Amino acid sequence: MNMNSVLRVFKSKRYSSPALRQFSMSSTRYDNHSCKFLVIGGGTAGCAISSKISNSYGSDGVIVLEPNNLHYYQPLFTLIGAGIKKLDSSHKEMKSVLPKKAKWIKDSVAVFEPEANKVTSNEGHTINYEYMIISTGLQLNFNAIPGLEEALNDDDSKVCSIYSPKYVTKTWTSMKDLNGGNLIFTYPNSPVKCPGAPQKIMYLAEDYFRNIAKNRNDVNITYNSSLGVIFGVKKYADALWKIVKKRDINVNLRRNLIEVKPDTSEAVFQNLDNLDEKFTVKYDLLHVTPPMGPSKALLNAKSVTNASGFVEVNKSTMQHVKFPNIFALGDCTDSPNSKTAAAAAAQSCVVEKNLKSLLNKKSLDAVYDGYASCPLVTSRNRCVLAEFDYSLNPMETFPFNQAKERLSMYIMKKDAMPLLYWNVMTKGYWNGPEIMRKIFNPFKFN
Ligand code: UQ1
Repeated sequence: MNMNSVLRVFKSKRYSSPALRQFSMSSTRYDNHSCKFLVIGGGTAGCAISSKISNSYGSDGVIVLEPNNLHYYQPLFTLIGAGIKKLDSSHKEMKSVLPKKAKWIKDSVAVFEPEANKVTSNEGHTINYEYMIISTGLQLNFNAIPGLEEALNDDDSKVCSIYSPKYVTKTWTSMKDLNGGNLIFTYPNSPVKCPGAPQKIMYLAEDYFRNIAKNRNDVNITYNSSLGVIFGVKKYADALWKIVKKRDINVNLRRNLIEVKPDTSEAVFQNLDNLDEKFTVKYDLLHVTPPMGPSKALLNAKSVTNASGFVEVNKSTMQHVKFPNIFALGDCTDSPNSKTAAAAAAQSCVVEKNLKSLLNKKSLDAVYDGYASCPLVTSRNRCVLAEFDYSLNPMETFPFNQAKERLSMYIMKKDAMPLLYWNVMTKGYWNGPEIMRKIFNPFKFN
């Protein structure tokens, strides 16, 4: 017996979480579980797919491994950061969101053993599965930037981030308390979940100073992005360039935040095209989008991931490239789509269908085309609804030009989407807007 197994047995004797007691449907010992379908992660993607599988295959077959007590609807964070919605409206108890027919183990994965169809959790449980779906999302790496966590945790610092429930309300309080000065918004040099959000919060801040505080002339607003473009899809990038020009926002591309100095209120940026070139800028408000990466367990799971730690899937079927009984979806995969909730919705439909085909020994015919959607909120009553595929071609649902800022799309983002999320998507019934697109555009998409 090696040290890890000793530790596991020792821990399992003491361990009995309320979640397990509540949901365990078998009398097996807590340290060894078996299931037909194991879903790793109960976020947006994990919840959608575990609900779909539970709906199809009934009780007792699905285990969800998820460590958090709260499930957040993260797309609301932009609106919370701008004081439009309250943090309380963005979350529900995990146990009320995960499918009732699934067994929830409140723990996170520590070790993947895909050759043995088994994972080990951090608390020492082993879970054997026939099919595994990985949906561990993205981890926020605030600690990758020296000085950033210290600044975020200091209530007086005017450094904030909508990306974490811990700092999202500070975004609004910092904005409200500002009398003028330099506002800087950042975009990191890493994959980002909802790549539009770093600039959505900027537009909402600009709107606040222009139309509510009415001191727009006292603030300078700058967007420093690590990317070489303002947005990856040309149609929407063209629209956004017009908006930043009209709203007097400075945009610097290929600039990456590398240090925060809260004592002097300075941020240090690096030119990604000439790494020796660094810029130190004074800020009065700094909104940081942190670098993001795969969860720790995936970084240690070389057999299921690529060199960067993302799960290696066939980008059309979402099946793992080496282990046919593994699928992945959501932000943790290496499929080159934009990482958004809408992408997870479209992927969940494909994974469900292909899993069914696999079980029935049929070929995997469902294809994910890279669909992602990003409602780019540009003010308190306007939104550009970007929708596109792997080739970055627009793939719009509605029969009007979605690059135009619209009130209808703002209402959809603010009021309709949360309802759809909690009542349809988390229950496993949302496959993305493909069906609406076909109705509105019967001749464009067959
Ligand atoms: C979507 O499907 C989705 O997932 C639930 C979102 O995330 C919250 C979205 O923001 C959007 C816009 C879509 C796409 C839906 C329609 C009706 C265009």
